[in-house]
Amino acid sequence: MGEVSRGARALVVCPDIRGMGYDLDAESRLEEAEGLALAIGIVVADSFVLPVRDVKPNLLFGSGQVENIRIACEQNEAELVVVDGALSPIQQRNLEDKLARKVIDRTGLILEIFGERAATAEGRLQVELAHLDYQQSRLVRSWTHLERQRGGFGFLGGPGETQIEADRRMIRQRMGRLRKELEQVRKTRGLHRERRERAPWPVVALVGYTNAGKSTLFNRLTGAEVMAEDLLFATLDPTMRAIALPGVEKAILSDTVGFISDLPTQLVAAFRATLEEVTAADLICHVRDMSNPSADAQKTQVLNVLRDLDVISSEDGTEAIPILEVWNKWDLLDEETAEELGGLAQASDDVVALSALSGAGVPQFLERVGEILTSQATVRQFELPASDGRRIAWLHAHGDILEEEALEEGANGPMRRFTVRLNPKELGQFESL
Ligand SMILES: Nc1nc2c(ncn2[C@@H]2O[C@H](COP(=O)(O)OP(=O)(O)OP(=O)(O)O)[C@@H](O)[C@H]2O)c(=O)[nH]1
Ligand SMILES: [Mg+2]
Repeated sequence: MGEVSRGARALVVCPDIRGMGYDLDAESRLEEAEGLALAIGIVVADSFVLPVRDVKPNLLFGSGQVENIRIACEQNEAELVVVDGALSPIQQRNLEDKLARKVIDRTGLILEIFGERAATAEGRLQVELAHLDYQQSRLVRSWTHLERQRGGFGFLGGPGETQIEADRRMIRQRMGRLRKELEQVRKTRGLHRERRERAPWPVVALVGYTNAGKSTLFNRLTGAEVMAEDLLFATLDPTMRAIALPGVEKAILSDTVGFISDLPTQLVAAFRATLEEVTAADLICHVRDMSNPSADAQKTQVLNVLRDLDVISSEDGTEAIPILEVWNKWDLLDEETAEELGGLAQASDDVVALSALSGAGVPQFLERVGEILTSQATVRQFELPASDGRRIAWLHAHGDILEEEALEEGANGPMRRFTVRLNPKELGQFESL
């Protein structure tokens, strides 16, 4: 998408606006913002939190603060300022004028990362759509900017610039086309999913905050080589592989995009589509970085997203899909914390502690996943030739048949469709009949 100035020296500024009700404390947010900047190769020259009592509509910060930012830029030879918050187009432009430097806000930064990481056709379409949406919102209020070629997207060039030169109508047209393309891609994916839903294998989804260790665990369990790095949003596109589990011959493990607090609205839709996969899972493993001081706040964020996806009922908190908490990065905990948390993990059926990096605790984790899946019956559909007496008799004997219907005549004569409730073990047995 944009051309990121990799290696650009930047000042990261985290506004702490009074009364905003942030999910994370200012220091954790600052650290996260640094992580985001690092994720696209920006060099963080310095970073600090700035308390904001009253938001200045034209500048966000007070003018004294802006002057301090300017001085800090000079001292640190920073050519870019990252503001970890949402800037209005006017605020962004005024700050750029006053600081004589490029300024990028949190949305711009996250869009950049997504633009760089999206690998699948769908991911790329979603990110471009989000990008255009963001640009469009800038265009509306800084129209005169166009003549100055300032570009609505901060310091980023690339295809964005040609969009800026175009008029709003062109952006709208492009967005319309992208939506159509997306719909097409989604339809295809929907078909894939339907096929998978009917497949007899249970699906286990790894979800969690960005950098929690999902891909590391995924790689350990599948032998895959999904990118797992100390980077925010290392994974954007969901990946799936088959694994074997105690008592479950075969299950599908899926790795997903990480969550982050205050996700820009433009990206919520993109996330949602990717996470639809999660709603089709039989078990959700919520991977948590227990060594992170914000671990609890991160958990709240993740649960909020799961609530949005209707995986957890927002009314009574019941889970539509069972959730197993994976307390990861155990190797990083000091002895005292490990002991304290270890006790809690032991006492709960819904928690396992492990280190995806060292592998400690992983066999116990698999054991538990196997147990949950085998104790859990799922509804599947099978289409069988009416002449297949053996398998039909087996279904009647072992399964809980919810529906049985006659289908149109197939190549092998009349067919019947069975909607059956089976546990994964029975599914495996049925498959090997
Ligand atoms: N010490 C330690 N590091 C871990 C462990 N698990 C993962 N990591 C490290 O944490 C970093 C992030 O791991 P990933 O597996 O990429 O995390 P992720 O959840 O997939 O992150 P996103 O794809 O960005 O959402 C990497 O540097 C891993 O090596 C662990 O158990 N112990
Ligand atoms: Mg990952």
